[in-house]
Amino acid sequence: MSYLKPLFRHPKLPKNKLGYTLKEYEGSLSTLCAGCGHDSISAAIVQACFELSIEPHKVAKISGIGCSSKTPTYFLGNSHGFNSVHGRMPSVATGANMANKDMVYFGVSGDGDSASIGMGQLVHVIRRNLNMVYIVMNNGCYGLTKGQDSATADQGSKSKAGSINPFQAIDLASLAIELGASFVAQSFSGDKLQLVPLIKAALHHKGFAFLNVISPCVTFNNNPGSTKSYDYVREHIEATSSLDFVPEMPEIKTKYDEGKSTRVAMHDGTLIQLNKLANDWDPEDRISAVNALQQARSKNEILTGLLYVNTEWNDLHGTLNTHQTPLNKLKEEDLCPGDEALKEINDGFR
Ligand SMILES: Cc1ncc(C[n+]2csc(CCOP(=O)(O)OP(=O)(O)O)c2C)c(N)n1
Ligand code: SF4
Repeated sequence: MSYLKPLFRHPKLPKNKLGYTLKEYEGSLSTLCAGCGHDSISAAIVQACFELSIEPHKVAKISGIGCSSKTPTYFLGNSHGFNSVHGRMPSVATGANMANKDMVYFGVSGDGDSASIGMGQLVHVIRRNLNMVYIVMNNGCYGLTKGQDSATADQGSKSKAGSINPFQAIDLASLAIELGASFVAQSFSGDKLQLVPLIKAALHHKGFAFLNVISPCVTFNNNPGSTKSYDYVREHIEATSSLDFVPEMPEIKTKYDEGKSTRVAMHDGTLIQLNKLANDWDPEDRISAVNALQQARSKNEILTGLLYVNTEWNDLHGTLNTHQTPLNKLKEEDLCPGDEALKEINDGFR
């Protein structure tokens, strides 16, 4: 089997504002199992970055360990990538972001990577509101190590071998809202129409954008009785709204009734247009988002869409009041103020 992609490009492939085609945003040929949800999420990331005309060399993809964490190899092949240690992606992303705030940071993780070994790292990157997009490709199992239940496997869910999970699941979206994530969304790998605008909105959010994407593992967790199988998720999905991402603010032609749509303005003036809002839910009200998630859970439904957004909070650079120039662009004279200034500082402590 060859893992090389053909270099041929059809001359009429659509181009974005940078003159790039979708191909410039793709990566190597995937070695994941055919039908794995993770590949669909990679395709949605490619589509979102292409449509937003993001410069590939301005993106850093950072992951942990797992089938999900392998995916950065399969998208944005012209971007920077760092495949870190299991569960340690957040600290690597934090270090990179602190050194250079001018990049777009994509963190890719699995439910094993984030909800077990990496939980200690996840909670702190959330509370610090690091400016990044954090995607959990959530299949309820450890795919790479042959399908053991993960901490997001639902209580009562049946494994391929027939055993029933006795433990309560960690609900990552609720956890993220509780810990103060400023953008929280949930989606399904099989719903590209919803996932692409969500990724685009997350990319424009200044702060921690958390996306929990249910992504079935076709090899180890797609059996009847599993609550993360394609069939189960399709039957139990409930969208909060349908979503458009509006990058440049042309006139918005809404197809829906007044009072049934709302717009959220992002830091950079772009807009998220939410149509057909679910009753009793406001994406800018934390309590409302938590309630909606809990209610869906009590009915065994999976609530998808943009669950919560707050564009007011400072990201980590804002909180720490860091220098406008990225660290890696500061010169020696910026960093070393000289003998005189040092003497003055030292005298100030005498
Ligand atoms: C420190 C450490 N412990 C355990 C492992 C073994 N291991 C590799 S991937 C993985 C879990 C992967 O599950 P998940 O993050 O959900 O990703 P998936 O493969 O399901 O996409 C484990 C336990 C490891 N690589 N390193
Ligand atoms: S084992 Fe599961 S998660 Fe891993 S590539 Fe195959 S289908 Fe995807």
